[in-house]
Formats: sequence, structure tokens, C-alpha cells
Amino acid sequence: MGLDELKISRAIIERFFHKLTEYLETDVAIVGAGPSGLMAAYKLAKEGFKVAVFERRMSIGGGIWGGGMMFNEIVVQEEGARLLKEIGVKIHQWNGQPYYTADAVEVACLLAAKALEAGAKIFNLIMVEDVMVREERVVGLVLNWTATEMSGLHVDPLALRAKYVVEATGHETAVLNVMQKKLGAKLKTETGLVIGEKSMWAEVAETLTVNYTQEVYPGVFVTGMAANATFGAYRMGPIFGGMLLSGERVAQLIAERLKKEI
Ligand code: 48F
Repeated sequence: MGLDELKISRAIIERFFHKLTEYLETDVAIVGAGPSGLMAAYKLAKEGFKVAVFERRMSIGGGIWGGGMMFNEIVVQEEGARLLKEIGVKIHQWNGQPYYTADAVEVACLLAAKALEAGAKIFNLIMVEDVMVREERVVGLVLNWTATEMSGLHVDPLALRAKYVVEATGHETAVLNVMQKKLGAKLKTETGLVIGEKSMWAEVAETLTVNYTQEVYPGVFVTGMAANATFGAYRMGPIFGGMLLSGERVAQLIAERLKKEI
């Protein structure tokens, strides 16, 4: 049987639009496919919730791939090691001390694989450029192709509805920035604004990532490095336990809410 290019094209187009249409209404829309966003997607999907992840880049994984200064290994502490084991990543204890290393590529791939296997859907090459809001609650996201932004073309976006939005865009806090700019959104921080991250202090930063994982505006939860940046906490560098634990935490918090609503 000869291959027909039109059938190949039709298959892609039909399947993609089926997929996108299916996710125009979700329980949780996660912005950013870094370690915290992917862990949240995995945990929420495993609980049976409908989860879509939107990633601006072509590849998932955010800051995982580069390890520390392009040495593609990451470090986690005991609690983070538990989560890496759960997703099947091989870990190595360093010098008998409570530092565990893992191959950055393996972490990125397995995190995404687990999220997908659990039923989450990842849409890459799509960026979130705005939110949808009703009566001071975020009820959805406004999406566009990353290529549109890159080219500077004037193309209007499309929107989707989500019961909860997760801000997982890392250092950038892209979702909260736009909410601040366009809505004057008052966040649950001391100043009501994104405070911005502080310099490196791994130990404190790792704890704060989890503590600051919370709802910062009605309908919007913050996780990972975005939580530190929002609340003005330190950065931690290439130790990733906090990112994974924060992803797990945000999933727990949202799952509790969603279960109450059923
Ligand atoms: O930065 P990123 O990996 O976030 P994270 O989960 O993890 C932080 C660590 O990688 C590292 C660290 C150490 O522990 O400090 O930096 O907090 O992933 C964020 C993802 O969000 C995407 C971006 O491309 C990246 O993959 N992103 C950013 N802005 C947007 C976006 C946007 N507007 N729409 C969609 N995706």
C-alpha cells in the first residue's frame, strides 16, 4: 500500500483538533512543563482529574535538562529522592551523605512519561499570554502559538476554561505578571504583588518553595520557582527536591478543592 501524504496530513490535523477541543474545558490547566508543573500534572492526573499542560517551548522539562551549569545531573535531598524513585528514576547517594544525584535527561523524560501515562495532556509550542477572569476569579487561560509571539504577528488568541490554573512558569511568573499588569490583581503576598526572587540560599529556599505553594489569587495556584519568585524567597540552584515536592503539594491542594466540588 502506497503512503498518501494527504492521509498523513488529515490524520494529524483531525487528531490534533480532536485533542485540543477535548481539553478546552479542564479541571486543571498547568502553565509550564518544568519539574513542578510536570509533577503536579502527574499527581492530579493519577487522581483522575482532567489536566492539560501548556508549554511555550518545543520541549518539556524547563530547567531540568541543564542540571547545574550544563552538567546534566541534578541533586535532590531525601524527600525528593522518594518522588524520583516513585517515577522510576535511578538515583545515586553521594558519598554516603543525604544528597542524591540523578541524570537530568532521565528525570525530564520520566516525569513527562509518568504525567502522560497517568492521563495528563501536554501541549507544547503554545504559550499562555493572558487569563480569563470573571468576578475576580480566574476561570481560564488565553492561548496563542509561541511562534506568533516570536514573529510579532498580530494574531488574536483563543481561550479555554479551567476550574483551576497552576502558575508553574518558574523564575518568570508569566501568568501572575500579566494578571498584575492587566487586572491590577492583588495577590496573597505581603505587597499584593509579585515580590521577585532573592539570591541563592538553597536550604531556606527549598523549604520556602513548599510553604509558598498555595492559591495566590482566586483560581490560581503557584508552584515551584514561581512560588519563590512570587513571595520574594531565595533561589536554590540545581537542587530539585523542592520543585518536585511543591508539584506534589499543589496537586494535593487542588485535589482537595476539586473533591469538595464534586
Ligand atoms: O523554569 P522551570 O523549570 O520551572 P520550575 O518547575 O523549576 C525551576 C527549575 O527548573 C530551576 C530551579 C531549581 O530548582 O530553580 O530553575 O519552577 O519551567 C518553567 C516552564 O514554563 C515555561 C518555560 O518555557 C519552562 O519550560 N513557560 C514560561 N512562560 C510560559 C511558559 C508561558 N507564558 N506559557 C507557557 N509556558
